Amino acid sequence: MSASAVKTTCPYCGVGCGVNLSSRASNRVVPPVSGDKSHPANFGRLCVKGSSLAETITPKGRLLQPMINNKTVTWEAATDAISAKIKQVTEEFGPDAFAFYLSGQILTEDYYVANKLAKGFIGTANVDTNSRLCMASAVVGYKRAFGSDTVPCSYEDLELCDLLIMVGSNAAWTHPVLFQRISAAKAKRPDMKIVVIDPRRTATCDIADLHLSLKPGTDAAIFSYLLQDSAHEHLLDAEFVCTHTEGFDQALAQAEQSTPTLEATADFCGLAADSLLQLRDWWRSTPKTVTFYSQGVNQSSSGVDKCNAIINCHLATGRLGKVGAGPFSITGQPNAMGGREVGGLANQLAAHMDFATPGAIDLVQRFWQAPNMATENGLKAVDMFNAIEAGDIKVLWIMATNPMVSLPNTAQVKRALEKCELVIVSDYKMGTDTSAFADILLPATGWSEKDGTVTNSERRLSRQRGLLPPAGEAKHDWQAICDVATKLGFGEAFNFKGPHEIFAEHAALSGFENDGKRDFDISAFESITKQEYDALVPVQWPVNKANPQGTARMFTDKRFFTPSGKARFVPITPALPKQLPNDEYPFTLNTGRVRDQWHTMTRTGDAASLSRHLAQPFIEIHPEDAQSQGIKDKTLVKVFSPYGRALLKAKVTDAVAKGSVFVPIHWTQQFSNASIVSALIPSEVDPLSGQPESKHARVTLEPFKQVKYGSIVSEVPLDLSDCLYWCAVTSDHGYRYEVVWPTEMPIKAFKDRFARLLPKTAQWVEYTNPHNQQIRLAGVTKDRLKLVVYISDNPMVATTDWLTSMLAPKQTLTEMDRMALLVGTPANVEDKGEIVCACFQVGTKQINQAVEGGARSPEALGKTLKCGTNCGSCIPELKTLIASNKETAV
Ligand SMILES: Nc1nc2c(c(=O)[nH]1)N[C@H]1C(S)=C(S)[C@@H](COP(=O)(O)OP(=O)(O)OC[C@H]3O[C@@H](n4cnc5c(=O)[nH]c(N)nc54)[C@H](O)[C@@H]3O)O[C@H]1N2
Ligand SMILES: Nc1nc2c(c(=O)[nH]1)N[C@H]1C(S)=C(S)[C@@H](COP(=O)(O)OP(=O)(O)OC[C@H]3O[C@@H](n4cnc5c(=O)[nH]c(N)nc54)[C@H](O)[C@@H]3O)O[C@H]1N2
Ligand code: SF4
Ligand SMILES: [Mo]
Repeated sequence: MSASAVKTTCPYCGVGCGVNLSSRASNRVVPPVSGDKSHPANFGRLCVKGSSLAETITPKGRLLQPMINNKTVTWEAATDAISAKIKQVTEEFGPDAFAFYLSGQILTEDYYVANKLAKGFIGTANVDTNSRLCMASAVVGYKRAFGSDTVPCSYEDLELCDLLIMVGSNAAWTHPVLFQRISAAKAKRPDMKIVVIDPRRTATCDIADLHLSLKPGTDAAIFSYLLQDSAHEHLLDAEFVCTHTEGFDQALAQAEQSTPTLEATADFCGLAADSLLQLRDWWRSTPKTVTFYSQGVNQSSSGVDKCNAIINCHLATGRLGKVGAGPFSITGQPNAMGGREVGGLANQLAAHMDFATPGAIDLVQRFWQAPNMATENGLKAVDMFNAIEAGDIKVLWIMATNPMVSLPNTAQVKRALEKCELVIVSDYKMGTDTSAFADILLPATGWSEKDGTVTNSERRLSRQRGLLPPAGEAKHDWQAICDVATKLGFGEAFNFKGPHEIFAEHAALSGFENDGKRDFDISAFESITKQEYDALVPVQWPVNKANPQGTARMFTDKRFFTPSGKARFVPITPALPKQLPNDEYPFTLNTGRVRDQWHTMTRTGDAASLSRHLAQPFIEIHPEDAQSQGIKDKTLVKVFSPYGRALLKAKVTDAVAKGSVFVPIHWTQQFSNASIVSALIPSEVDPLSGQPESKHARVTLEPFKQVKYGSIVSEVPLDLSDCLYWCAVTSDHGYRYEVVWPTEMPIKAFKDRFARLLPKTAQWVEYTNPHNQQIRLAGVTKDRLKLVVYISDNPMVATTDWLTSMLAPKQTLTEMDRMALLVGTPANVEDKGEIVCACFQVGTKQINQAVEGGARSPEALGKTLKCGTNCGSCIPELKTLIASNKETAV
């Protein structure tokens, strides 16, 4: 059997880790994938999502052929239909009747051709992307300050700084390999200080010296205060401020007015004065400071101002363009940066030029030889979907994003998609919440099949390399776009033989008439050959004649890309979220990510090992709020906002503050009937960036009374649409569901309902416990388990891994197994409890036992159980379990 191997880049987060991938002639990837030791982002490390990649490369659920109205068609027919409709609507209504809605998960080459087709050839700037929901505020923040969208820092600055302020980032779960690098640096230099600013206590707080649990949305005030304090304490880098910046006086005057004192600031932010004092003292005494910020900052109706409040502090103290210092916006998606570079946002043109950049439209037109240049900004995501609902946009091409789950106010998104005359969805999966609204579905190649480049959060270009052939008739996204472009009559400009030719053109445009005027310049690659492209090693842009080996740090020369060459201070007035709690909706809803799932679960949702950490959608509620609302841990809660509702399991915890609740973003209608958190989120956006305020909504909570909780394990998938609530949990064998039924349903009704699914030879074994109202039913044949249903008045913690393992094809049923099925606990099989370490599948019960046995540190636990010794993502949770064990021991 012949094997082949490539070095590629992880398709998940913006850390951009290098991955070694190998395959056999059977066209399957050989697990496990490993970290690439030579890649400067991760030096061989991977997190649990990265190390589980092989499990997610599965033919299951792949979209294999183009479809029109759910009927399989040829690519020829699909691209004919698309180009004909684009022609018709653009001729009749103008180019803006067409729009692309793209994604930070397509490759730079895909992005480049989409942007070129729309902005240069069809003639519309209606090219927006899910990056609007992600880093649009960070982009505008940088541009206001630096005149360019430039991330100044490198990952090593996170290790070399003396003070790291992490704002609105749960990097322990969302950028785990960076978090490991930071943890290792701190272990080596315990004097390095880490501050986490987040209303929630997260796994990231595990390494923090200080956690500021601020009132949601109040971050700008902290930095406004630090600015005025720096000025009064003579911490300013006066030479830098005078010579290389402008607007300082106005920014300072505003800061003095907005945040006159420490006490006033602490009060605004809901912080204890001494915790803010601690941050201030460290800020005062630590020149090597990095502020690392993410969605807790960006996803806000004043997100851009928050970014500039942070950058102002770094400019004032000259803490940027230096080793171990800078305002570092971390990007989420693997290629959000690549999208920014090609100009794949509605308010960008191309190659870090805007429509407003003098001469840019003409420059790009000449470079592209474009017949129909767009001349002004297009519509940003939320406005775009409003325009679709209004009927102004008539053809929408969605690529690699799932707006029915990720855009705010999903009820509006649904109305827009229903109204749109032609919705094209390019995805590599068959059934997504968005593809349900597609008129035309285009099958895309996925990671391990695709070839191209991505840029990570530190401006580092890396190759994603394909290894497997395309599944079915899947095509690369860039190819699909070029096919349509050709049918629209633009064949000559889209006649690329491979991604290397697209990359070379993109590189040439970045250097075209640039002469140092624009930050983004990779002109060193303008003549790259296929061989060179295939051998490309990770490198940080700019990569040009002046910097042939790339550039680790920007602004070391103190020259900025504004007309004056000076960086700009921006006066900031701290603002609160738009929709604050009120009598009707008394809770603040915060949203975000969990450790082992990626976005809308179209990939991580396929891996059983990734589903065990947090199996069901949940809502974190403070114990006092739970009590006042009559909500018990693990029970089902109805959550209402003015925009929609969701059903979620309560997780009662003091990690959230009183008055706040937290819900993860991942669960879709493919996994649960009513758990999409974006259904609750308003379409409030930042006026400058258009980024939605996805972290702040208002909601009300209601317990679900008079229900029965069920756990089901089945050999075949089940239709559970008659349940009040259902959630599917991916397992290695068969299908697992958690459900909720109305109390009135009698046991006979259950049996009748499920008996229909069983073969004639099957029989029911059952057990009813009259004391606790538990019912246990198992449908078995002579030697096989077909179905198990456990029902109880209270939420159960069933040993479900064991139950699903009973469905394994080779399993035969002994008498003891049948007994065990009814008792609900396995005979002779260890019950691990909830899985904490996904790499080695180690659960809470095992960990607690080991802690009681004397393993009082993550290292000791690692020695006994191996947990935490591979990717390390579970170490914060191990520490929590150790701590809670100590507490109970006391
Ligand atoms: N496991 C996993 N990792 C991922 C992803 C994933 O889906 N799963 N997605 C990737 C993507 S695209 C992105 S954008 C990144 C996002 O990475 P992060 O931004 O780290 O992730 P989030 O969980 O969205 O939000 C971070 C934190 O912001 C906090 N927050 C909420 N409101 C406020 C506030 O007002 N102020 C402050 N200071 N904090 C606040 C939340 O409590 C939360 O802990 O993650 C990337 N990595
Ligand atoms: N409430 C709330 N909402 C949020 C957020 C939040 O924190 N809170 N975060 C926001 C952020 S930061 C982000 S980035 C978004 C993410 O939200 P989405 O972009 O909607 O989520 P994904 O699941 O990543 O969607 C990617 C889709 O593309 C498909 N796909 C993967 N690779 C390819 C490919 O190469 N080609 C094609 N054609 N398809 C592919 C996948 O199967 C999947 O269907 O959610 C945003 N929405
Ligand atoms: S940290 Fe994890 S998800 Fe992010 S790129 Fe690295 S391996 Fe992939
Ligand atoms: Mo994101």
